[in-house]
Amino acid sequence: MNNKITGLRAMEILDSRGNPTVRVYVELSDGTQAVASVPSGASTGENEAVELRDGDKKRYAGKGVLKAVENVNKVIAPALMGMHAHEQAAIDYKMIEMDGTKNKSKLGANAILGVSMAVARAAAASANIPLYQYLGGAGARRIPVPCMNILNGGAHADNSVDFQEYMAVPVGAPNFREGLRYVAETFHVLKGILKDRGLSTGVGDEGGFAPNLDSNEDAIETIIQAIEKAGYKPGKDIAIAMDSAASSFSIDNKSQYDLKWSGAGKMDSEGLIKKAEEWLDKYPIVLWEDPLAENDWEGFKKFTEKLGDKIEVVGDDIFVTNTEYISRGIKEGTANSALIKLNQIGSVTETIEAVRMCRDAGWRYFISHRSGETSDTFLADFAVAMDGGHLKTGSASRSERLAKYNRLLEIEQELGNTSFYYWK
Ligand code: 2PG
Ligand code: MG
Repeated sequence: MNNKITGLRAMEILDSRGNPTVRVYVELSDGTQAVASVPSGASTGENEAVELRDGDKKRYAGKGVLKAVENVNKVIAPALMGMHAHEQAAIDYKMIEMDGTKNKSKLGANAILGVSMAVARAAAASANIPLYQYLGGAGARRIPVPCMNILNGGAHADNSVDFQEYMAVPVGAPNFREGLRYVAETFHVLKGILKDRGLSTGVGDEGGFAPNLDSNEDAIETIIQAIEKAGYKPGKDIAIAMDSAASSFSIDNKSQYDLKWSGAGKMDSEGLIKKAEEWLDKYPIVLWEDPLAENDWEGFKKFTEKLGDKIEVVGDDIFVTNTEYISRGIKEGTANSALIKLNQIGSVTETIEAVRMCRDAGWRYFISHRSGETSDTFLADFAVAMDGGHLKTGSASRSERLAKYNRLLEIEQELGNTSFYYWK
């Protein structure tokens, strides 16, 4: 195959928060060129692969990525020259070996992932097939349900809401295009409701509104009101998903929590689980991510024992897309789903392995963007390729979020009536 890597270089660009990130360019022997840009999180798990940052306070408050860029240009590029772009696993493992650390702290997960994504994209382009088909094969025809994060709180917004993300999930839509419409319309109606209440309609990092609501319950009830006002039935047409990102309001990062919302205050894992049970009785919640903190394995397990047969319980910070932690979770019954973020583990191949582990265990997996993104649409193709059934990539505002939704619209149109869509 005429797809040998003949050129590989990186540069520093800015992400959606205006922070530096890595962009990688690949060139192949047949003249194919491909580009990929790496996302970056804010509410990161302790055990995530390391985003290499320069630490030079004179540039971008230490957040520059020139070292990672240099690692691509001077260390990774010479080692990968001449390898075939379709040898994804061999290329990824070569970089992992060259790095030699457990968390990619030497070369940087941002350097390695940038190369990994660009190589996959180049291999697909060289074979003249779409990226989702290259990574997922002929069976990759399911378009994910868009879990749209319409209300932001926690570390993604400067407001009084504890939980980080409230998502509208178009479970009853007939296809992706309609599903996207359902939740985008709800987003617009929500804006009007907030305005009428004299609340802010400014948006958070992922494009959802970030008002100072009275409580987390107020957040859910306001969303339900928006769903109804938009003409949809809560639970039937549009359900609700949440990411508590509970590590961000845990006092001991284990089992003690301090919530800002009125009347809640301090509580332990048991208290949070009790609250969650009450909420599940009252509200059409179908998925709950990080209901407890990343080191609260016990609490997570209790939560899953109590509520796991009713909803998808997703581990994000606790598993960090790492098969070491996911396998522990499977053994201990910690959750029934894992969040999947490419840059948490730092290569395409390892991300696919995390997905495979979930599938083998009968778990679900929830493909996700990061709060710091670029206009790169790799995630959209990746979600279709992995047959995940649902994804989260922000709200109906901010172009870096819409870029992924628009790419999914394109894929659905391209697949025509061979595509399918459903919530399970
Ligand atoms: C999360 C993510 C994405 P961040 O917690 O799930 O929504 O946020 O990228 O800041 O970790
Ligand atoms: Mg999360």
